[in-house]
Amino acid sequence: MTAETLPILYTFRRCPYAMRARMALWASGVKVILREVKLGDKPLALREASPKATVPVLVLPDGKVIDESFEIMLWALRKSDPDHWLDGESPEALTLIQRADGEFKKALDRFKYPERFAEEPGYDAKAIGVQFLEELEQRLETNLFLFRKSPALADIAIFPFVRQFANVDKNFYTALDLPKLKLWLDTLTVSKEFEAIMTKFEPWKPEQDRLIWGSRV
Ligand SMILES: N[C@@H](CCC(=O)N[C@@H](CS)C(=O)NCC(=O)O)C(=O)O
Repeated sequence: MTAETLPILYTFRRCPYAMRARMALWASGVKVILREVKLGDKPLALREASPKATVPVLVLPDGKVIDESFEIMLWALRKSDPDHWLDGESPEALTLIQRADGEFKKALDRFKYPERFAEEPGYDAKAIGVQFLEELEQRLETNLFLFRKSPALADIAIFPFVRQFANVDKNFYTALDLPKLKLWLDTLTVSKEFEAIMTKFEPWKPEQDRLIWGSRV
């Protein structure tokens, strides 16, 4: 594939949705042209490709736009899945991912940015977040990862959000009695793949040369 025929990935380094998309792209070996985005100053090309202008966005060479991180994961892994992450695409795994994206993300946002949300009587974001982590802990009693002995789709789709939750209040997280969950998160975040996808890039400018990115570059 020449640079002209590579997909373009709009991404933001610290975004958990973009992280899981980059993890899947990296694992698949697919090459992309990477465009790091500043959320406060989104490039016009991103808005034109996807008016909702969230990251990540993948623009395929035929012009098709994938602007949901989970769909980018599936697109990449359906092309090439050397670690068999899609073997974990069971209905149970999909339900867990949906719950992480739904109820856990809602709690995470309110725990992390309480000032952005009106108070909801009886809703305790921190407690709801911890409850979800306790469920993961129970699941990890059986295996090192959520559905088997090695990482699969659900682990990769969920861990960037757990990482964010853990980072809101380090002392609080450290005091939680969730040893299996902590080992799981540590294992995923110290992996060489995670290190690779967290490389820092300057925000993209249209006049800049293409930045070809991927594990096989
Ligand atoms: N459902 C989308 C959500 C993506 C999303 O919300 N990304 C955040 C950054 S983490 C974003 O782009 N927010 C828009 C903004 O901050 O302007 C996906 O899975 O890709």
